[in-house]
Amino acid sequence: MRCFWDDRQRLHAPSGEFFNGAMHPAAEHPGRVDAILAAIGRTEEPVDFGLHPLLQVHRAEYLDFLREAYAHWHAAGRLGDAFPYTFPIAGRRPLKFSRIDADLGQYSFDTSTPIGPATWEAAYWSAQTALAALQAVKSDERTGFALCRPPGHHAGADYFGGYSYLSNAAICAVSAGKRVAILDVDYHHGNGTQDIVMDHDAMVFASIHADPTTDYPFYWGHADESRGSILNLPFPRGTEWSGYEPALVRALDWIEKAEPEMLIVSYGADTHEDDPISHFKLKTSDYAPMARRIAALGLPTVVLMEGGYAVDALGTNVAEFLSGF
Ligand code: SP5
Ligand code: ZN
Repeated sequence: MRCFWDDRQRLHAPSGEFFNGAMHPAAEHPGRVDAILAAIGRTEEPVDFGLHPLLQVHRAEYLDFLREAYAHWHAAGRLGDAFPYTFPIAGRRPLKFSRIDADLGQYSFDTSTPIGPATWEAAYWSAQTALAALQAVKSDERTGFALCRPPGHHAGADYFGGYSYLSNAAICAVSAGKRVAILDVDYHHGNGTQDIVMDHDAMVFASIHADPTTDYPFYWGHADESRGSILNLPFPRGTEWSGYEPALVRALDWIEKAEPEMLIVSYGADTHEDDPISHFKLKTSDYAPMARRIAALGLPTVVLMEGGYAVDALGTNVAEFLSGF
């Protein structure tokens, strides 16, 4: 399988994240990719598809903000990474501010997703890496893998959060130019992807994830958000392969009925039993069977990396998953 990666994705190196009332080391750090690269072997660099595909999904003002945010933060005399501290939960609407703090809050929903000096560059190349895998699948490959970092599935058309800044899956889906199904198997609900899918025809979204009544991102991912183009299958903490597999079969049946021409998989290895921030109990040996079930759809498939924070198991988990295609 052709695998894509760009070294500029390493440049995003958050100094930490804030949750439970304290700063913690960033779970989403560049060391993750060393583990994956060591396990998957040769990778190819993407070409630059430019801003156009990003603008098909994201608001221009949001992209301008992301590109300029760190410079504004720095110009305001702040040290370290840019963090929001206040959020417009009521009446969120596009407003013009002259304070970086107001912009940070209006474009984000958590305090785990800081913006550093190279966050834009890394997120940009993460999206380009996804587009390169799409290009490979559109031309001649059955399957392609994009080692995307930072991840994308929590980012919406005009917001970031959950370690995600650009919606790699939705950018691929729009650029595919055909009917696309997105299957999200990260531990966390792909709220950003879901929000974007609601605004686009020709995309459907199925997600298997931790019950948002107990787990991040809390405010999305509930079963009652399911509709024509959306299927949410939340599962309790402690879920093992015996509970996961029937959900996967259900999601794949649903996708088949939607008659897509292409599949995008948002793959998170944070469903693994050792993941430090997640609570499913999948084993390394479950990932190849998972991929074989997905591959049985017989669709051209782009696999995008999302989460996965158990660095010692991460490389093997990704390689096992890819081996099933
Ligand atoms: C792409 C992805 O997997 N994003 C996940 C973002 C989750 N952020 C949650 C931050 C709070 C983590 N709480 C951890 C408790 C550890 N005991
Ligand atoms: Zn996740």
